[in-house]
Formats: sequence, structure tokens, C-alpha cells
Amino acid sequence: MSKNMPNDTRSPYDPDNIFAKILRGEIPCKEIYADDYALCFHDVNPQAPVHALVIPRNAYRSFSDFTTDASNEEICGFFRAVKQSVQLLNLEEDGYRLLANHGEHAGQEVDHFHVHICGGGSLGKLINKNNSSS
Ligand code: DGP
Repeated sequence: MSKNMPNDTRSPYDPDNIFAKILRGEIPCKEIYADDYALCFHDVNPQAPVHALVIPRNAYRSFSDFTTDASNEEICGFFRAVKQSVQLLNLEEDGYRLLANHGEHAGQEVDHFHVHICGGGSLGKLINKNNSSS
């Protein structure tokens, strides 16, 4: 599959999105872990006692693009980097949540694929029923 699938109506990757700027070092971040595949840093607006983001080094808008277009090596390297980050954040023992937003209904704000790592305290249920339509 390619980035230009006929049913792909989303806009192309914007190289000036905030995470692309962080990757290029144009905007600072509080780095937790970095390797050839990924960069992990603290979220600027934490929603949990520990809230970090992991982003791939290459340009993918979301989980869908990443899993369609990235090589097996990149995908494997990325998720190993997520695991390394979890360990560095000392979340293994007490638990943590991984989350990736794709598109409008999920409220994706930054169109560079990222996985949220949340932990450091009880996180409650995954979905807030007050915001749910069913
Ligand atoms: P999402 O809604 O899944 O697209 O999450 C985007 C996250 O990115 C959100 O939790 C806030 C975070 N964020 C936005 N701008 C910056 C920034 O400049 N620096 C850092 N560290 N995080 C940012």
C-alpha cells in the first residue's frame, strides 16, 4: 500500500508540524530516550503524573500511515523504543497505558504519529462515559 491510496482523503504530511520541529531540534523537548527509530519526551501538557510521547524519526501522520508505509524494521524499532521508554520511566511494575489517536474522532492534535505513555498513578477507565455517544 502507498501513501496515495485513492480512499485516503486526509491532507499530506506537514513537515512543519510541531513534532517534526522537535525532531529537527528547532523546538526543545524534555528528552527521555532516543535511538535511530524514535524519540521519547515528556508531554508539554501532562494528563497523568507521568505522561510521555514516543514519535518515529520518519514522517508518518498517524498509526494508520505508520503501519501501512513503515518497514518492518522501523515498526519493530519504534515499539522497542516505546518499551525502553517505559522502563526508563519506571512504569513496568505499577502499570501504564499506551494510547495513539488517529483522526478527528480521536481528537488527534499533532499529525505526526505518536504513542502516549501514561502512568505514575491510577488512570481510571479508558473512556469517559460522559463524552461517549452511546
Ligand atoms: P494528540 O491529541 O494525540 O495529537 O496529542 C498531542 C500531544 O502533544 C498533546 O498531549 C500535547 C502534546 N504537545 C503538543 N505540543 C507540544 C510541544 O510543543 N511539546 C511537547 N513536549 N508536547 C506537545
